[in-house]
Amino acid sequence: AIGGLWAFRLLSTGCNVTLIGRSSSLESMQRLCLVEAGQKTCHDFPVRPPHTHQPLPILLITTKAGDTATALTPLLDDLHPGNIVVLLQNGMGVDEWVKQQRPDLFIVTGITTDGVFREDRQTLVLAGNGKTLLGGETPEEQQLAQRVAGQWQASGADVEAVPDIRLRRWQKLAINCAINPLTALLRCRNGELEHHADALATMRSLCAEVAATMQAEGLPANGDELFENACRVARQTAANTSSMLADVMAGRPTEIEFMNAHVARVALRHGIPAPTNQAITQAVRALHPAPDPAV
Ligand code: KPL
Repeated sequence: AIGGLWAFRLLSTGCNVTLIGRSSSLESMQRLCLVEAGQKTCHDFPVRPPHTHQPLPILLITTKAGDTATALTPLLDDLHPGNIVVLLQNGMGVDEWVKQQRPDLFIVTGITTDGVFREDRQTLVLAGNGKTLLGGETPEEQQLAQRVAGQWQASGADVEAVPDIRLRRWQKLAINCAINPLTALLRCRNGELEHHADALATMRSLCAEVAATMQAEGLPANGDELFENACRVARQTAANTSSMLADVMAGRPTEIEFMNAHVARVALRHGIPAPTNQAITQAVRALHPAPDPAV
């Protein structure tokens, strides 16, 4: 849904936008419709099947983190050294994987609060315009993030390149680590967590572990602040079904490997205990068969 939203936004700036289809799709065009403030706009976007060997100057990936390997692997031969890959996804760990596959690509990572959902295969509904932050890990990637943000701003969207994207991504990760697995395990909406004393205690402990891990990574963090922030987001999104609960209910793999499991792995690397993140990872893994091991 986020990919479709950006397809419309970039189209409005005069960009040539091509959607990349699944290998099973034989269509050369895909009609997408965007409903925004009750107005519906439709457009037929060209679809590029994988393995076409055409250059990809800027590739925007908005798949679920666990689907990145499947989506990107067939495209790796078509990416030239210096091409830009923008990752706009929940969770962490995918950028490291892409870098391992292709150290010659530039990676821009981002987080967004845009609210958009798929009503059906072709219809996207914009629930609310949010803010998108982009950034890069290296000075070159940071410069490219600024260039991409500048181009994307022409669409009227609220997008900005920030110098501390790593910190922002960890802060967003803390929110997802605190809310997503608990809503999936308790099968509740985000707002219900606040009325659940055990859930609140677990959220506090998850945030304390994320803060300790962030500090070990050289980032400023405070467990109480991360916890307060997660509670605020749970209140603001009280009526939401979290993406993890939605995945569990639909029988899809969850993003736990890129959230709490990622925190537990980084903590372990630093010799820091993260028992709550480990335990909740195991509990969520038990809800669904093994995730894609490729990433
Ligand atoms: O990002 C989210 C998600 O569900 O993945 C939150 C912030 C928890 C909102 O539902």
